Amino acid sequence: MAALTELRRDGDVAVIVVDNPPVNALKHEVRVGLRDAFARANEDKSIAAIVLTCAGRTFIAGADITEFDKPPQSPGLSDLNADIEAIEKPMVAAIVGTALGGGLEITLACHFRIAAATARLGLPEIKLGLIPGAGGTQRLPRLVGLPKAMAMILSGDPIPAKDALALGLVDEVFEGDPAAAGVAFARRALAEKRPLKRVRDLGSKLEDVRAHPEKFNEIAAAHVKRARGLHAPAAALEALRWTLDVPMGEALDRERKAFMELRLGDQSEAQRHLFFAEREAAKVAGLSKDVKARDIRQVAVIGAGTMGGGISMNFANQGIPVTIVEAAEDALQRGLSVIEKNYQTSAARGALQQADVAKRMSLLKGTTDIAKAKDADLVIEAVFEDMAIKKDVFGKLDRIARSDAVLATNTSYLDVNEIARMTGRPQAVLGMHFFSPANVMRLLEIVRGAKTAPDVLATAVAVARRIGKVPVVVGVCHGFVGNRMLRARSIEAERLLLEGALPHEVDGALTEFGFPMGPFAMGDLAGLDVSWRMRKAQGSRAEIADALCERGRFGQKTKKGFYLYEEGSRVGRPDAEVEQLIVATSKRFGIARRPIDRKEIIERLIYPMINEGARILEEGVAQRSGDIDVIWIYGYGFPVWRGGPMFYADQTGLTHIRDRLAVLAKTSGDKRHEPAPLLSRLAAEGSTFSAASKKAA
Ligand code: T1G
Repeated sequence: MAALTELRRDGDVAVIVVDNPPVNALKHEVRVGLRDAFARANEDKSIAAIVLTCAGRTFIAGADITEFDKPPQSPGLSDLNADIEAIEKPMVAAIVGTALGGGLEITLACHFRIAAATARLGLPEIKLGLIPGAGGTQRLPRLVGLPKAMAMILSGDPIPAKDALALGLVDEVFEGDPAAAGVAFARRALAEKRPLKRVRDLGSKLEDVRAHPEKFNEIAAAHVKRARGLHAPAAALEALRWTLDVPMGEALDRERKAFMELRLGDQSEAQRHLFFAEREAAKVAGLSKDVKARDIRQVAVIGAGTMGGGISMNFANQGIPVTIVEAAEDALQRGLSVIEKNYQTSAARGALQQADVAKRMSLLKGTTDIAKAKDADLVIEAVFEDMAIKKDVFGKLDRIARSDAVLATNTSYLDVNEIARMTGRPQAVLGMHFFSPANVMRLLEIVRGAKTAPDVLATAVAVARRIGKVPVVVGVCHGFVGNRMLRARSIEAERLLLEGALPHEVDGALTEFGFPMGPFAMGDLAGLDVSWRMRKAQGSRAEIADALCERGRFGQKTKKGFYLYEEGSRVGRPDAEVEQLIVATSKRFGIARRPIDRKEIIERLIYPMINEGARILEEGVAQRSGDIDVIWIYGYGFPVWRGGPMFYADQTGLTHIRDRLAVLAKTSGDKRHEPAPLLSRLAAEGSTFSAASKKAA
């Protein structure tokens, strides 16, 4: 087997190359190879300088995350960093692609860092429920200052090479081959006798906060607010605070200890699960890698409403021209002005330049003539959620759209096959279900129709990635994966109200569990009339919610829903009128109200979702339990540190969930709560959803 590290000579400069595709992760073998290469290069008197770089498309993208479920093996990255810092020859890290996590940390132990213009550098550990564990929290602030280090470590987002140069994180930005650039830089450092400063010995960038420690709290305060329920952000802040007054050696040991505690914790396990589940979700069973996605150069969006506008922005943001078709001129102008307003809001926040706003708006062409969609490679229908209207649109699109166009519907629950049958080309039709606000929410539920062609599916997955979405491919059923499970939760939420709970108690339990908001606040935000219309179309009823709608209480848009909303406020407060309605409805149905505690509320909201998730897996509507987790985290605000509903079920134990559901089925008389066969089987076998999904793959 090819060595994963290699030591080459370029005259008196040693070039150490890591070659561990696809992302040069620092797996144990690589670390062993690096330790050996550093020792040989250091001991060899004929070597005057050392360059560390990588083969392939990226520099080291961090520790090997797959090793985190196993006991640590020596040497660790901290050992390698200590080796590097003991070397008294210029050590130059030459970065291409991404230097992330441990990949950036190893460069921080080097004397010099140079980066390709396209390179990105960051410490994304926080996204895995971790903190940098090999010196990142101590060395990065010494190079870029505490405020910037805090922003990089607490966001986990990488920065481009040009910003890294401006910050002093890298010493040079180069073009071309990294090894050659590294050797050239090393030679200049030797010729100019540049002092070999170790980052750990630097302190000038810390002086200001060391002199005014209160500044640390001010900077930290902004970050703490966003850390709801997460352990890692607080641990990262504490570690960063050690830069003020804890000796380096001691601080590195503490950082390592804090890192190991998080690594062994449930939250990081859940977030690591999500890391891999997100990448698995883009792999579609039966769709071979050779299926080529179609080239999408221009798009048409039918409907300039909230969804149509948000969807169009995704494409304009990537420089793709969009024709927006609306039935009436005033609705079109309204839609375009909402888009402009959204862009202006981003510009006001400094996230966009005015030139960007103008460029993006120039890519959006509005029309009331659907024939203008004839040149589009991809047409996305985002009209009112009504089957007849959607069928009419697809009938028209079938007549005017290019023969090789992909025709997508943004329906959030209607039958994609029925819509496809309105065309003579069902193979070109699929669902692309965006989530509101569509220009912000990262999830794209791609609904594969019975006749959807492989390259049409591959095109939708590729488009999703191109516009920065997380694609998950699902099958056709009512509500697909996300909304079907949401319905199970909504039904139970309404029951909890009838049996004794109040809206703020149910919402309080779910926000404590980690959701950004509960079912009733969410209903008020989305508009209670949306699901009311759907229930009426289906002939089903939600006693409380329907009664509120019959009173014209549609939520925030009418300042009244389950809650009351003051002018300009999005925070609802309990309303005695609603509570009276709930109590009266219980009485009308002869239900004796009782106190319901948070544990029961959570079980009754989450377990029926899990049960529906099991049915969805049985029916093959979702390929893997991880796909369901990705959908709920990126589309419905399921707390990332719980890993998603199916991962949470595995953590909680399927036997317990099966038994609680069986009790619920008996007490409620609702057959839907009877444990799904897959859940019962896995519980009986002592297995898990993720193990079953791996086995099925
Ligand atoms: N470990 C193991 N596998 C990894 C990996 C990693 N660090 N990074 C990527 N992969 C796999 C991934 O699962 C996929 O596998 C393939 O590589 C391609 O990835 C001590 C503790 C680098 C920006 O968090 O952000 O260092 O699906 O599809 O879109 O303080 O991968 O093909 O089988 O994502 O081009 C910190 C994680 C680790 C960076 C490339 N590092 N990686 O994106 O490809 S913790 C990270 C990424 C750490 C230290 C701590 C991205 C990428 P498969 P991909 P991509």
